[in-house]
Amino acid sequence: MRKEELNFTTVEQLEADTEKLRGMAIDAGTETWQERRDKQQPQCKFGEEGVCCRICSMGPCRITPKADRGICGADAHTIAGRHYLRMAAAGSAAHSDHAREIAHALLKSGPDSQFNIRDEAKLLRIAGEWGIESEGRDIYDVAHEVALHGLNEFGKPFGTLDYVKRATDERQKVWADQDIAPRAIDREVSTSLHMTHMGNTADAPTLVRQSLRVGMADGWGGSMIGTDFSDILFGTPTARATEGNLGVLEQEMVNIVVHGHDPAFSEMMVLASELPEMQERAKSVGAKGINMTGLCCTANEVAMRHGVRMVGNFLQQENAVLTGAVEMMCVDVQCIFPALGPLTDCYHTIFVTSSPVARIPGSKYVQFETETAFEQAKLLVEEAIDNYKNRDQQKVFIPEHKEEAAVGYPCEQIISELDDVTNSHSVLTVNGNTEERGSYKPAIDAIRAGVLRGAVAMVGCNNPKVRPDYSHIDIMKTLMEHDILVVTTGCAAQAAAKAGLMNKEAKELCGDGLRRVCTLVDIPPILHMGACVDISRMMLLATGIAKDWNVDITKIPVVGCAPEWMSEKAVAIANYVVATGLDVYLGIKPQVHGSEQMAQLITEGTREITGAGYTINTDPEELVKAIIEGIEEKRKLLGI
Ligand code: SF4
Ligand code: MSK
Repeated sequence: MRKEELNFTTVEQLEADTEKLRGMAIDAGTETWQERRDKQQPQCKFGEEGVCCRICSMGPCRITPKADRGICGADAHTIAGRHYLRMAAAGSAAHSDHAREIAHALLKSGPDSQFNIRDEAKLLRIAGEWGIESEGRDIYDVAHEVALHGLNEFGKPFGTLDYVKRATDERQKVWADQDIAPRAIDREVSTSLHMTHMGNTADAPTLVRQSLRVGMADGWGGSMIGTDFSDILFGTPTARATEGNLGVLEQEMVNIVVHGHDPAFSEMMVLASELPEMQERAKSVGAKGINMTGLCCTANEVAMRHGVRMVGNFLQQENAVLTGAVEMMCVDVQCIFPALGPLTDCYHTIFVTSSPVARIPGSKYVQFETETAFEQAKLLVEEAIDNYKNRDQQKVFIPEHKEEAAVGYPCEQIISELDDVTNSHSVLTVNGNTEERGSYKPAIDAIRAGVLRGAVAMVGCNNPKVRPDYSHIDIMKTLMEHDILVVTTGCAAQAAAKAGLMNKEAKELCGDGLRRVCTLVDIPPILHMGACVDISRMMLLATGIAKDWNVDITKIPVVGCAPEWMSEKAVAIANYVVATGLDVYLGIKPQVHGSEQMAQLITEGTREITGAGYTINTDPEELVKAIIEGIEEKRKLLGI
């Protein structure tokens, strides 16, 4: 297909659909994030700049021209630094607690359990990495020991996290020399909260250093365990076809949306919906079948493993309900709007919460239990089917836009695709699972030759502070034109899917070099690596490239970018990406700019510690320019 013939959904079309749905919300007597955002204007400047402190009851204290210190004497740098560290700690806690749940599911796995081993090769590889004997043992005995070892990483009293050993020697040395190698996951979170308690650390550089460390407890700890254990239990993702955007909802089917992050619950929902008896039941109520769909990072999890279609990203969660065509929305943890409670009251949608970590008023609470998960899922699917008759056709509007997307490119799949082209390595498959092998050398050769200029890890959320999805899509398109490969996760990935950029035909939007690579390897120019916990995969990808290239990771032309980030998890992520030695380009300002020292520390100060730092620019055109310049500068330093 020629470039002119491509007719992918534009941001303007996405916005028009959102506007129409928003109008329907107002007609129905309810509201959406846009109304709430408007009512919040002007937003508090003290909060925006990170100079409001309320960590003790002498406060709140605000730094103003007439008050340069809080009651205890904390200045702007202390207050902004403590707030920043607390955000990183909360983000690390969120990802890691998610991982803990998956570790418990692995501990309960068994041949007759609700959870089975789907990637035995990966389990055995991790067992070997952790010195766990597997020869001649029952696979579930090995799984349970691996699970226990993983759980021990949360609270072990001595040493640093085992996954740190996966990093390059150079990185391990930096972390040891700088004393930022992460110890037990919970310890780093706990220490961060302790350091920021009233009367403790007031020194901004120390707070930033701990932010790096607690971030790494996530990226090289919790998230990495979450990703690995999910692959063991639910299968390491492989390339598959799906579709993205609200148009994946079906007029004549029972629509169920799974939303959140933890794949344990959503996997059961997907499997339950596929049962023939459920499909029959759906037909018995006049529907053509069940349409299981995903939203936010849960969508990424189930799309990569089952091809489940993706309704949309973070700021589309209300839109899905507003279509009037969703019989049930089941959520697990993180990024769930409390607004879904009152909103679903105005529609027939049954809003189900499932985790004690995310109880939300206005929802039906079904506490997910690993022992009975599948039975619970079956009951929920039945309830969704029975709710089909309550759909009010007057309220139904499903926007037509949707795009095809090729998803599911974890490190193993990327290596497999490269191998298939260069034929330099044999394909190894164990029990139907792809075994990691080969190297990134073909990709490195393409970067060296300049066919590819470099790679960008595009991650993160949506944020109403910028035009939603526009920054993601605009930056990705510019990178594609400049022969820069993009790997993506989270809501950035769904923005790409909605705009057709994960369609293999999108190679026509690329520069000559990237188009040639996409054609040869048969991949889309934007590679989907999963959910936000899967940014740990990106750390291993960059590490693998640095190892195969035999250069310091700070030197490779690979960077991270989060143009629309909003969550505390993003602060943890940005910290571990910088700690890993990769520059991070942010399109939303961290809330520290009331302190010049903090602003300097996160952009330049960390470069002294890890060799990387943030570049912040809220203008996407300027931000992408900075990314391209940063990549070209790295190439120059490498002499390529
Ligand atoms: Fe105010 Fe200090 Fe208490 Fe913060 S810790 S609220 S700056 S007195
Ligand atoms: S869901 S953390 S809005 S990426 Fe992972 Fe999207 Fe950000 Fe949540």
